[in-house]
Amino acid sequence: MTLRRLNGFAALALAVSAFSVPAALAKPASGASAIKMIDTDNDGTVDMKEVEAIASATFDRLEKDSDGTLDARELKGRLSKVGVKQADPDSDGTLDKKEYLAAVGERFKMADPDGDGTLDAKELNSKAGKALLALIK
Ligand SMILES: [Ca+2]
Ligand SMILES: [Ca+2]
Ligand SMILES: [Ca+2]
Repeated sequence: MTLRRLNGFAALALAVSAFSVPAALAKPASGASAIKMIDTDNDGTVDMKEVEAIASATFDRLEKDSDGTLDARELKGRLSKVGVKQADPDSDGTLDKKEYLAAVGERFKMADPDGDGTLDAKELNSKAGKALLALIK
């Protein structure tokens, strides 16, 4: 148990450092490699908590002008115009962290057709899974 937990921390540190290096993000993520990056507890699947941790780090990384929101420019094509509109219930044209994480949650649900709350490699490789990865990478 202790060893497993240590492994988890190592993976988390790895994931965090991987996600702070832009070059690592340029690689197209396949389901299996995406799981390796996101699956901080090493159980072979990705759950919402793990996705939220990555998404939260991504938000902070993209949020260059520190105004607490992401505009279309900062999102760099992660969401289409329509996608931003759908994720922007207060219609101010930008996404705050809550709105961004809600959009991530929506995509997570769409990528989890069996509804077990976790995404395996096959689910991450689906169209909806790729849409989720595109939003959080
Ligand atoms: Ca996991
Ligand atoms: Ca907004
Ligand atoms: Ca699932």
